[in-house]
Amino acid sequence: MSNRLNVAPNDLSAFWMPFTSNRQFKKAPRMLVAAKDMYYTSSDGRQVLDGTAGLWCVNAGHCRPKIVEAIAEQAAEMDYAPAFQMGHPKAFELANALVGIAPEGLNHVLFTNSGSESVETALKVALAYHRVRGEGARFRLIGRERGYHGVNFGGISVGGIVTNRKMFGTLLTGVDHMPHTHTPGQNQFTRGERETGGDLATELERIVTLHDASTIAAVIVEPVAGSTGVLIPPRGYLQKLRDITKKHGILLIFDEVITGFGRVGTPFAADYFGVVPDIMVTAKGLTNGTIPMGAVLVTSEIHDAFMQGPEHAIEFMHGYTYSGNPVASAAGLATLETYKDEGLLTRGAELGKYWEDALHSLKGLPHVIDIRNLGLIGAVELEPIAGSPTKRAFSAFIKAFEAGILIRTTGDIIAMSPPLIVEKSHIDILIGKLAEILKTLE
Ligand code: PXG
Ligand code: PLP
Repeated sequence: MSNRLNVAPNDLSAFWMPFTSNRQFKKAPRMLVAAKDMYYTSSDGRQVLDGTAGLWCVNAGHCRPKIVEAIAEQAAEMDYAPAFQMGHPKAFELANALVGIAPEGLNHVLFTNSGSESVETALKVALAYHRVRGEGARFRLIGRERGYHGVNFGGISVGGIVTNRKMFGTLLTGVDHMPHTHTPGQNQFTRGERETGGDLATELERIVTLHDASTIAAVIVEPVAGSTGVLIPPRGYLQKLRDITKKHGILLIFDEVITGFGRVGTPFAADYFGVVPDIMVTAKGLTNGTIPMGAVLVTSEIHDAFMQGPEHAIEFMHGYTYSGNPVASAAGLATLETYKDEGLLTRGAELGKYWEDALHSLKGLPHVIDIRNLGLIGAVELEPIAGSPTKRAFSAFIKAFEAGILIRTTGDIIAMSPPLIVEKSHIDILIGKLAEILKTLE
């Protein structure tokens, strides 16, 4: 503990960092060495206000005592138990607790270790579900442009980010994509949901007609697209997707890796929009970012379809060494308790208006071409520098870190999602400093 500050590793080359400009980073590293509640401590000893909940995952704030203790106790009591054909109590307790806060009807849980694995698991459940029911011809998966579903093969196949896909060959076959819902020129500076554009969901009807419903297994969307810059769905859009999928016997998968666990002011975005999917994908906030873990929730209808054949037979040929890992389960239980004790799963609704007003106060500052928000998510889109996309926003990110606030950028969009314990005073600091930075950008 004692010599953690001001000591940076002297050789940074071995670690090939994820989604990072490695050469640039290693010339001028930005290191975090400690964290508590709303703040990180940087390796040069500065306090940095966390405007992003880590990477959208530390919803209860950093190093919360209940979670820290639960992890330490479980690691000492039983570190690991085999995940296949054996059990341990906390995984079952956590599954029950999750079902307890999930939208009505999502009653069974498969555990994973990340959002990417949750996505793969959900897609495999969907394909296998149709097959065990004798509808194995339903092999197609429908995603959406600008969708992010992690980095594994299924996820990049249904995902809609060209740069994440183009290097990797044929991906999954039998995938199609709906158009995204962002229509610049029509919806700039909308507060929350916008009133027009819900009809974009009828694009799904077009795709269903093209391929025939009998070949389509599932549609996967993020209720609010996070990674590609906080794209809020038009009013009525998700309900339309629900209606169309139901009509054609297609499963609807909500990827709530970012939107889950209170981010939009309700436990899940499904609650906010009043639309219940057949499968819900989660990760991140499940353990407050402490121990890698994801969870996929499915309806009884899906679960029960697999529970046939001889009892000694494994019903679903899928699982990870660390599915329901004891330490992760303990972290998950303590996280859900912390959310409950502090009312964090609905705090975004209480603070949402203040957050919205603060964010939209940035309208009119140089280069700001759009501002979007929902619950405690916000995005500020900047006009790209001609010929150098991403440069302007990245420079805002660097300046923000130097000024003591952590923001996140994707393309030329600044995305923010503070821990749900954020106070109005933190919002004032975050937006106040960001305003100053925006005034200084090239
Ligand atoms: N689905 C969604 C909707 C996500 O946002 C994943 C799946 C994959 O989760 P894992 O745990 O495998 O990373 C995500 C992850 C960002 C950012 O700042 C977003 C994510 C991860 C890292 C950074 O946009 N989302
Ligand atoms: N590769 C090999 C050689 C393995 O033995 C295993 C698991 O036993 C895996 C990959 C998958 O690892 P995990 O279960 O952690 O996803």
